[in-house]
Amino acid sequence: MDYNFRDIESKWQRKWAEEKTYHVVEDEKKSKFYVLNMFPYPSGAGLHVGHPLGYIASDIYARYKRLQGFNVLNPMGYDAYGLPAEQYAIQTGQHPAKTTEENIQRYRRQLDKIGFSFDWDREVRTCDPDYYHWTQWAFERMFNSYFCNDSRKARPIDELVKRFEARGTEGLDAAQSEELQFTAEEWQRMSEVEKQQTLMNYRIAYLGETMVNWCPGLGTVLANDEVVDGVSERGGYPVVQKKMRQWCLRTSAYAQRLLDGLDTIDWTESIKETQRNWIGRSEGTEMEFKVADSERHFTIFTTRADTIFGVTFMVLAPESELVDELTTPEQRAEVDEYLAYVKKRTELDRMSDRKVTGVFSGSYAVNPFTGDNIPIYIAEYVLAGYGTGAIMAVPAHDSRDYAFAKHFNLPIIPLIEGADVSEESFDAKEGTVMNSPKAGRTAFDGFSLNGLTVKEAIATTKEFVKSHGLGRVKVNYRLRDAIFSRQRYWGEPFPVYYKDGMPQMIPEECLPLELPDIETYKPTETGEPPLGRAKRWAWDEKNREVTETSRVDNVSIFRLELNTMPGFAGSSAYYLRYMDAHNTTALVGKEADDYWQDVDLYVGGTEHATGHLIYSRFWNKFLFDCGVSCKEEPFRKLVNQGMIQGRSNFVYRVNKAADEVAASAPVFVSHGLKDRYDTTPIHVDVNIVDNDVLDLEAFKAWRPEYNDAEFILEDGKYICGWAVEKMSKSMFNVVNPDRIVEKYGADTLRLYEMFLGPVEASKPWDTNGIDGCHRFLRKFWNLYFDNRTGGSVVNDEEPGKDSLKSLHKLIKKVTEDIEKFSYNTAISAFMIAVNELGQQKCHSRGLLRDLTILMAPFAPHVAEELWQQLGGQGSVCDAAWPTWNAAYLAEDEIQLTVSFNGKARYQKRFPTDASDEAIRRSVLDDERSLKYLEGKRIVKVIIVPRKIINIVIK
Ligand code: ANZ
Repeated sequence: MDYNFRDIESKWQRKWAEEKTYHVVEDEKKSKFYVLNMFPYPSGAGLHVGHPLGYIASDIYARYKRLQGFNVLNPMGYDAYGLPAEQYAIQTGQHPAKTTEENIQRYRRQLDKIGFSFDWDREVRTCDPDYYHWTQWAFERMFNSYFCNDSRKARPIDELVKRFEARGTEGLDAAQSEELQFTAEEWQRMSEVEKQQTLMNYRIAYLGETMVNWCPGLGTVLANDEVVDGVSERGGYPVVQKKMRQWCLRTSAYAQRLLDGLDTIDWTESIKETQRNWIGRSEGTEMEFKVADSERHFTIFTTRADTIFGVTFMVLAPESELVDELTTPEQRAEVDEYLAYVKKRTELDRMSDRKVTGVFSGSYAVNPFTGDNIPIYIAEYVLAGYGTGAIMAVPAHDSRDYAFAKHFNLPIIPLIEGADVSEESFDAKEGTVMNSPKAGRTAFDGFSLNGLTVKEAIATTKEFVKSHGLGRVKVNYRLRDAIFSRQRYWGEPFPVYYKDGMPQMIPEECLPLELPDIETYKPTETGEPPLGRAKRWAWDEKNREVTETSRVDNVSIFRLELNTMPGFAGSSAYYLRYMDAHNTTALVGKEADDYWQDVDLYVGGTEHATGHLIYSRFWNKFLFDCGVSCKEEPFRKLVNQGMIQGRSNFVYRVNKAADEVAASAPVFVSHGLKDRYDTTPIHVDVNIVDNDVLDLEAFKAWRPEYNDAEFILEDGKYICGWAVEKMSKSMFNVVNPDRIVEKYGADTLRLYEMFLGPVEASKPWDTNGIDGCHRFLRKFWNLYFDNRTGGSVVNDEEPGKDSLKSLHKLIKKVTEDIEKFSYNTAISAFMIAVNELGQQKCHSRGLLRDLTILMAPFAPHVAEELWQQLGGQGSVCDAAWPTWNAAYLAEDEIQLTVSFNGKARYQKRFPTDASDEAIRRSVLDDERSLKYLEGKRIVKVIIVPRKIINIVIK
């Protein structure tokens, strides 16, 4: 039988589907193992060879675990909501559901060709109402919860209401948008709407006024990375900072738990560090400053309370409510002009720009320690959303304050004895002895920091501030609440309607609230989100159903929310849904959750380090608090696959003067000759280049403007230039896995993707090695079949000692390497073993059975076929992973290097148990030694056990 991979692969793919080989059900008799891939967004471009890298890596692990006897869950689905489908809909008028469906079908066809062990019965799609039912449900749960800081968990909002009724806010420690204080009587006196507004301050899903990047031209809020130099990246429309009422999730309440959880999971240090920085815990002090000649006070946040004697000015964030109050009439015009400038700047610009800007408010603050008056400035480098949005500025010890002081000619007071205050001297933090020159003038007798280290000085000041009622110790986190509204169509609708301006949740039993159809996908003329166009988008409270928008009467029929949820909504709990994908009464049933618990291995890209991996951890912690998810951390181990980069090709177009361009045909010069001309490199489709040689006819046919192209060749060929770049459609370097599968088979593709290098490393796609992997599979096949006659060569003889050693060495290596995700080295070991077994002419059935099982995770189709040919029972997937026997591994020979006067001359093998005397005799008798010994005297023979034998001669 020939290695006919096309027949073999299609046969097994069909059988696996028919026999539901990869369908998995809970089985108490077996231990569970949950393998998960970050599910794909089904883009219009389909899969390229970079996409399956992680899927293959996790599939190998999933198959390996199954062979070890685990009950393995390995599901797949689609992150199906998103912007590209919506943009396409705006351009073409096609419903995004239609393009999404087509793209999913295409993805599925491509995935099926690669032979994954996915349980497709558990597929989820985020745009499917049966799925987003549970996204909406979780949102409602968040709306109906608050975060209790005492118990550090989410609690039902009803408990908070009861508490307010009994005691108001007295003794309450809850996560909140702003600090509120009221008594039980004040609560009772509030109107229903006021009560709702108050509760909004505590809800985990809440409507909040937040600053957003608003782009009027596109009619939507943009993310920071979609804004460049104050205009939208797409279209170049102006973007302004605008306060908008948006749905937010109180992720900040979970900051400490998100931080603590990192210590309990097996992720790379680099991703954990990225998350720690993103969460940004900072311990500092909040201090009260009085405004001079006024009763007003304001609070600043500082991590360096010890530098209070070096404060020479104060700074307010431009958005601070104090700005208006503290601006004096004389400064008003200048301040207004400055505020208009800041409005155009995104937070990202403000943080990354080193440009110094700001304006004096006209007011002064009083330093609580010295009584000095210090000017209050307004400047964009202080951000509204962090700390209190106000700072005390210490130019001698903070680089931004320093730059500001220099620019506005403000005093700089050094606090470290003999410190040279300049732009380079800001890192003197640890262990430095302080000298507070103004200590003598302090309003507090005897308070001095002189002689202390920075650490001691911070602690002393903090303590002092606390005990004298000047402020309090405060932990801040950089992590912000997540903005959860998008002015888009193709996303989950919020299960929300508005009554008296306050949001109401659709009753849980009425979920899901389905996305309505609309005719065009743009914002409305009045700037409402696309759902403002929906004809049926109102809630009939009495009949508990969606009805015509025109029937809204605000008595029993109300408007539904027009925003939709963002991309991360649907991807935040999908791993739980896979556990119980068809449950109609819960996101996940208790039984399924108890069995599968959490993801044992999660594979995906590092680009999700601060987005998805923070949001889903937050979401899961919330569900854990609600008793829905039984594990606090959803992903136990995380492996980040590297990127497969493209190898791009270039042609070099000879530049011509403007008047020549229209008239004559384009000329392209081959790479080796290009320096003789003035040229422009142009990306060319790698599919019409073979080993860097351009297919001239295909090139001419590629683009109409190249139909009559002319070429300057070298050695009769056009050689293209090349570079390693991101694999992308725009670089024309995309390789479609379908082509590789067609030419070499899926098993070769799988092996090759893993053979390219360590899973975590980024590496260029270079097809040159594919033949090698394909030849290896043929060699492997030839251990079972005669490559000339095609007949089986398998026999029932006992394998020889050397063959057993080859096999057991391989079992050990492959097992250990799979455990470390070092698949490339496992495959190398396979290549060596197959060569050895070939040379040994080993065709023993028993040995080949084990070899087939070892191959099954990597090349499942060929393994399944050979398993059947060997007479194996059922699918090779259900065989038992072989274990190695140490007895077979023992080396019976060792190799020593023979040296003369320290120079290595040759190598020789000896039995492992050879005595030193036997080695000595054998070396001295060896004919290769004779020429070195001739006419010389042996002074000494030194034997380093298992390594070297050195003969000293004279
Ligand atoms: C005085 C001081 C002296 C400061 C000194 C630093 C060094 P982290 O560690 O990131 O929490 N700050 C406070 N709120 C700010 C805001 N809204 N926008 C910009 N800067 C702000 O940093 C806290 C420090 O950053 C605070 O401590 C404050 O400056 C500044 F030698 O106060 B510091």
